[in-house]
Amino acid sequence: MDIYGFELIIFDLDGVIVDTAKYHYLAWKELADKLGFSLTLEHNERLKGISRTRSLEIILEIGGLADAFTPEQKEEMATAKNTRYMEYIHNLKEDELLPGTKEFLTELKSRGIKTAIGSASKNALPILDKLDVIHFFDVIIDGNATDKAKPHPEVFLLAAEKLGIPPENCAVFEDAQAGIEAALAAGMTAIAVGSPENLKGASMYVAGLDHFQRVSWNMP
Ligand code: B16
Ligand code: MG
Repeated sequence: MDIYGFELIIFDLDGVIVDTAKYHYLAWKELADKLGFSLTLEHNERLKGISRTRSLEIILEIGGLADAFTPEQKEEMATAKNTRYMEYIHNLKEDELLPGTKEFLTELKSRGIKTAIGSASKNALPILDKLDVIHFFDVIIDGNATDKAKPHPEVFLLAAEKLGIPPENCAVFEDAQAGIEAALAAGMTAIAVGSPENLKGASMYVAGLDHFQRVSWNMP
């Protein structure tokens, strides 16, 4: 099937339409520095697409501090990280949209194809607002609307359900393994933004959304 044969295209946020991963990294790194260990860019790869709470658990494991804090202390740490992250994204500008995003969304809209955001982030709305792209999406499902984090399919199933579109007519663009697995568990077509070495199980691999300007492709 052609990409334009789907009824709904769902986009992950971080890593697909904007590179906010660098700001997540800076904010988590400051926390790790305070705790006395260093968080590397390689470590950061493990946090992509993962919820804030789970990210903190992974970071504490990396620092050998998995059992060192009470739930209240962890809550405080997650809140402090988010405050720093929000400071970083405060100045986010439209030109930080990843290449091809607006062109691809415009093409989808002109063809009457529905579009959605399916993100783990609880900050998705302010980010989309700063990027001035909210109006492109028929539905936005973020970390505030879901109980179960990716790889659970809830975030993508909710998007399809809200628009009354069967999962098999949906394609998902994702940059994280947890997101690819969530899309597959939802019974949707997973398109990886990244390489087969890092992301397993997708139907197709692209370097970015700029690969979809006026391009069509065949499903296996
Ligand atoms: P927040 P996505 C994810 O966004 C990020 O990739 C991940 O690193 C982050 O921990 C998660 O959102 C939660 O974000 O702290 O803003 O709620 O890729 O699902 O759009
Ligand atoms: Mg992502």
